[in-house]
Amino acid sequence: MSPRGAGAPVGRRVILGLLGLGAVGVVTGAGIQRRLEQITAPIQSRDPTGLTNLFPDAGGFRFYSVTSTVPTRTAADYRLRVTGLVGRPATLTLDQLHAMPQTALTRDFQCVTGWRVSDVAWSGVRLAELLDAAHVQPGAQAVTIRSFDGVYTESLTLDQARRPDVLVALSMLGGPVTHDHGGPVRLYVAPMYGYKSLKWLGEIEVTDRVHPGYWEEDGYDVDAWVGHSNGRDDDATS
Ligand SMILES: Nc1nc2c(c(=O)[nH]1)N[C@H]1C(S)=C(S)[C@@H](COP(=O)(O)O)O[C@H]1N2
Ligand SMILES: [Mo]
Repeated sequence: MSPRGAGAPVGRRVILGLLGLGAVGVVTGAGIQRRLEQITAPIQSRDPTGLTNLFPDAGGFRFYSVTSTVPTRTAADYRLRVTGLVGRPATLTLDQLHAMPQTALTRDFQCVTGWRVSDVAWSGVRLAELLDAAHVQPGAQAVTIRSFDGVYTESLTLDQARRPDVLVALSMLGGPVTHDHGGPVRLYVAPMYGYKSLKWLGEIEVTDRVHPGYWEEDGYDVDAWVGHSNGRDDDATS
């Protein structure tokens, strides 16, 4: 995906405008993706030299943020809010999340722009567990997920959110989720492209319909199944 790194808080609409891509609605997701990749390559990373775009960090990940800075949350001051169409809204501390049943998964992590990290170890609380504890009300259909970066959002249908391979991740790569990877708590949506795995998780709101997330408003697929979205199937046959 195409983040704007520190010191380069260029709005996506500005980028699209510069590209003359105002009519994004008629461009396919894959097309947008290629164009954004070409144009934003020099400003993609936290590294103003752009070198980390050419040489990913040792783990193979690239650190993405659409904001130039993100507030730090310590283990003591972190809170996760569960709101919306629930009988029991909650504000959870990191300790409370650690006290819930933990699920471990080892899965690949794949960004829609093409980079992939194989066999990443993740663990945390199934999003399904949090939803069950919150007593989702009749009529609820989806979740809107918000980052405490203040900008990034994501969406899942309730069926997707309840999958056993969707985690509120507390650990990644064998240790606590680091700040740069979206810690202390991020989402991990194993079957979907990386943009669904929202970093710096602040709020899960249960809603009556899907509200497309940050990148989805620009044309990326809301249902971001790896291998089956954003024009990948078309690409495979062309
Ligand atoms: N809050 C927030 N979450 C985010 C993003 C972001 O820019 N901001 N980028 C997404 C994208 S496109 C990818 S590929 C992954 C990258 O995760 P990483 O920075 O840990 O490598 O985070 C996803 N979650
Ligand atoms: Mo991404």
